[in-house]
Amino acid sequence: MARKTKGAAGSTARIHDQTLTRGTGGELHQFAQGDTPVMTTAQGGPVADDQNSLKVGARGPALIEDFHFREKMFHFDHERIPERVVHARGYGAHGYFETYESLAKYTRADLFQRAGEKTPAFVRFSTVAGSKGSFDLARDVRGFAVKIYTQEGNWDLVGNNIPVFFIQDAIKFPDIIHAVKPEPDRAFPQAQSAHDNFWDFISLTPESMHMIMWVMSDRAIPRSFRFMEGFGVHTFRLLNAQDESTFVKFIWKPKLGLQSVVWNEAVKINGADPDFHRRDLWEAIQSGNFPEWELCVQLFDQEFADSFDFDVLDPTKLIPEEILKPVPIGRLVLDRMPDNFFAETEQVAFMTQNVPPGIDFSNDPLLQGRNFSYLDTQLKRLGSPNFTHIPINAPKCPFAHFQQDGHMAMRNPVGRTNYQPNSRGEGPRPDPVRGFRSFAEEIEAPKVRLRPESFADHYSQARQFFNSQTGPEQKHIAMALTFELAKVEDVVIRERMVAHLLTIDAALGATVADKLGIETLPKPAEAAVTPRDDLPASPALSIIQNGPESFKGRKVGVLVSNGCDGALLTALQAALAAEGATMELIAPKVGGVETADGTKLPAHHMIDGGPSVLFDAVALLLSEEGAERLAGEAAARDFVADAFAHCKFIGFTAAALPLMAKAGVAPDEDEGLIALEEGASVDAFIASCRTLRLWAREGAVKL
Ligand code: HDE
Repeated sequence: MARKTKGAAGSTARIHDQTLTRGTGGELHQFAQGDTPVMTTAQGGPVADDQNSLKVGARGPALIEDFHFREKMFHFDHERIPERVVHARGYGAHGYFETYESLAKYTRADLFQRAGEKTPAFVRFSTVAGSKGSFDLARDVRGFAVKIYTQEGNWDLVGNNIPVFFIQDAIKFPDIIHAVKPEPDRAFPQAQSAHDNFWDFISLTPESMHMIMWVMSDRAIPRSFRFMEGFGVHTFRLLNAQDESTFVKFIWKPKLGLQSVVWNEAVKINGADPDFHRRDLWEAIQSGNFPEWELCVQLFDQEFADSFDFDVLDPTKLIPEEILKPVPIGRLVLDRMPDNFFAETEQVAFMTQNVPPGIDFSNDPLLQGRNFSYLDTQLKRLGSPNFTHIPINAPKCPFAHFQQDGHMAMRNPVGRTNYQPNSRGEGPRPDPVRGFRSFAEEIEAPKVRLRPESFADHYSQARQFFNSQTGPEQKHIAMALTFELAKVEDVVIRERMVAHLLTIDAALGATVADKLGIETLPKPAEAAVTPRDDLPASPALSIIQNGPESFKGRKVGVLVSNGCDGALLTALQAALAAEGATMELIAPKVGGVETADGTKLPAHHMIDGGPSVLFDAVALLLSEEGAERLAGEAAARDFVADAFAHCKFIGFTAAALPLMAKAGVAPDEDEGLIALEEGASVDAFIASCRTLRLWAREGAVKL
């Protein structure tokens, strides 16, 4: 149905100019003026006036017989559906998955049989704790949920950007989510884990320590959805045509490399642009810079699983990539935004139990629990078992079953037979060869409520993660823990957490204790299994060691003023375009500036609305007069001072020096400050930007 409407009518009680015309044959034309469709009620009745309710006299009481008013208001009143109980704030995009080579040796899943085949996909990224209207740069896990519409039904790989989880058994999930969400009596804090309830639960749950290291690392404040990894977390099984099983872990690797922001930046981004991540994805896709990830698999057999130091069914553990190299098997490209956010991104229903024949579950107790929860929650959220009739959830392959009726049934069967077996030979029949078969694992054991011994080591991989980080990353973890625990009011909880940190890494624990002002160190937490010292560092776990090779996909914010050097600006723009990067102009007025050679350029932001936290690097292309004026403006001084404090590369023209001086930045302070003239200096600036940040500055700025 077309949605174009005519402009608003005036405020008087007259019927306005939307008129229906009859054609020569007497039929009603749904077009009043040109191609503009006539507005109708949901029942299809043409509407004469949409801006004035029916009243007794222009100033009199409203009439209940006004069915148009009642229908419009009724529908509006029911526009909201319950937000997701977790992962409420999300953003999705369409794309496709392309298979590299046939994986027939390992799986009979149809989508992995033919090299080069493309299968449509939809992805939704999300934060976990915040409500639908919260901000994008919360310190939080990011959901990375992928629906692939295969020829054998939808495959949902409902993953996160962190490869492990807080808990080992799904029965604890309601508790951890209650603990992290706003506290029930006061209803705050929103989208934050920095509060007593969360840390109380965590400090009493040693199995969460590995995940806590990840969540306190910069992984939890990604620069963009485009620059983060995705993980299926659990061990799954692949089954081939002979029903032989291979264990598998799924990993999405972003083609543009990993990148995060720093915490001080995240706090400011949330104020400057709460939609920072969704805007980034929108802009990238709308401008044709389609983000891409490779799907990699870690494949292993029972023998490897038995020899591995940890239980492969334990979702708080990972298999280091240096021990088992992830092999790329295909790529995911996101190339189209939804037409309608609600219809697609809000109504998409991901379910871990959606697996095609050839992919199967393991006994990971978290995965088993999820397989119940995801179906159950869709009924609450979408209101009917017919949520598979919604186009975003419907399979794109032929499907046939005898499920029928229910609220909002859109696809209704025809004919007499709605059961099987039937003697008419009508309707679909199961196919034991093509159909889904579970791996026939033999299990004989007592029914118990027990955690296996093999899940008992909670600290070794937490320590390994910390040891695998570069210096700046370790510092960020300590600072994040300090920030979070400083928000905890109960001193006992702070100390209990420090005890865990001391067990993970004595220096980390001592640093956090010192920053919190804890004078007497608590005893390190007792571990059921002595944490290991001998796990080698895994560079794959560090963001800084897995950054991009170029500045592609990144953005420079250029502060300009009237009289700035237009040729230099053009050179910078060309060099950035060649790199696959973009730039945006920030000016005293959003109307723009006039360069020294008289060219008028519109700005993207006014200085107040375009702080440097929105950019990966900045350039100050100012005239002397412009720099003098901006030096008197707090927003301009913050622009420079923040870029410096966040260890960004700063290109500048000599005329910009007065502004830099007022911002407390000396031009020769370090190699991250690059004087810009035409030519080579622009190249040098971009070459520096490829490394994203000058971490060596961090000690000086005390982030
Ligand atoms: Fe989820 N999770 N989860 N989760 N999860 C949901 O399903 C649940 C877990 C993940 O963009 C809910 O449709 C349980 C791990 C993502 O629509 C719900 C447990 C991982 C999304 C649910 C977990 C995830 C969800 C809420 C513990 C990473 C967003 C709305 C056993 C591997 C999907 C919904 C989207 C959403 C339950 C743990 C990822 C309630 C019970 C581990 C990305 O069903």
